[in-house]
Amino acid sequence: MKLNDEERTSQLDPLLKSGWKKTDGRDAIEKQFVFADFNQAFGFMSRVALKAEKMDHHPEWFNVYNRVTVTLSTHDVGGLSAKDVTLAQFIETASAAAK
Ligand code: H2B
Repeated sequence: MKLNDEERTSQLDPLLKSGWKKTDGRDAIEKQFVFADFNQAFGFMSRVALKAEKMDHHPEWFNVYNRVTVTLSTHDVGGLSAKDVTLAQFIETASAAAK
């Protein structure tokens, strides 16, 4: 199910305050992470990948050397769901641990 207005206020707004942005033209959120080097970036991606596989919920992402851009949306519902919030919260923790 897509997030309703109330959930967007209570769950999405905190993420938007910590650097996530609404993606232009679609119901998705994105954030760019910058690490010290490729090793740290890929370590972060590995931890997120294991979580994503466990959740059966996968990020769209793009990596160049020490930068990783992550976009989250739920394809099955055509927009943002609670799974995106859960994965974004995990990603926040994982990115802080990697730095
Ligand atoms: N990831 C994301 N981001 N959105 C989905 O709707 C989704 C997914 N669906 N990972 C899952 C896999 C689905 O395709 C499988 C069949 O469970």
